[in-house]
Amino acid sequence: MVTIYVAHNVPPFLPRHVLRDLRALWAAEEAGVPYEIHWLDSIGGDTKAAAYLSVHPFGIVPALSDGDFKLFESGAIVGYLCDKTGKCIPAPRTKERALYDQWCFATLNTVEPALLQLFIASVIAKDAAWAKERAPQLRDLSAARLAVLDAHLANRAYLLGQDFSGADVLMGQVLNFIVDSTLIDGAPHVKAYQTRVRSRPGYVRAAAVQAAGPKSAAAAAR
Ligand SMILES: N[C@@H](CCC(=O)N[C@@H](CS)C(=O)NCC(=O)O)C(=O)O
Repeated sequence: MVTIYVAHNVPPFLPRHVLRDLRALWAAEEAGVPYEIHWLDSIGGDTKAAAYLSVHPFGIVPALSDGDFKLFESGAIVGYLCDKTGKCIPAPRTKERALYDQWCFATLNTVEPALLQLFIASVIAKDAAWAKERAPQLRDLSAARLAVLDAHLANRAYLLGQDFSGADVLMGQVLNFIVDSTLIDGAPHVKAYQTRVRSRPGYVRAAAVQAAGPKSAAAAAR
């Protein structure tokens, strides 16, 4: 049985769906991988305790274990879960798989930094002088990234075309960093894509489990 490490008791100013452990839960739901959750009390210090650092040396979420095997980094975890069942991921050593990798890297290295930094500047550090100065630039950068994504999604349901993949798990969650609705209103195809991926049963279940936390019936049943 796969174990997914998920944080709870997180700072109240953080909407749960911005936390990247959602990516691992969502991928497991989409790929049909049975899992149990190891909840980590974030404010209580579980993520920095020796037991968890032996799973994830950086002490952040998500992480995964599968028997003695341990894995961290959400992009790697999403790929591992999809590969386990062969769902939501193209076959290895194919051009389609290379394009899957391309979109995973583009999501995590090109789109996420802009949206995450804007989220930090406009929510977490919004009162800091540096944030007020930097936010407009970050908004412009985010809009530029979304414009490229918008063009790509103009004639596609998902990043790889008609088929949902783990790359959409990553991109779908990264879009959760957007808090300024005018930003996504300026990218109508991205907006429709966000609605599409958020309405998937796998996303709805994963977000419900994550939001409910360790005492929830939904979490206990997983
Ligand atoms: N690149 C990592 C980033 C993971 C990450 O930064 N996780 C955040 C939550 S979204 C975290 O655990 N932060 C707690 C901390 O920094 O102490 C991944 O995608 O897995």
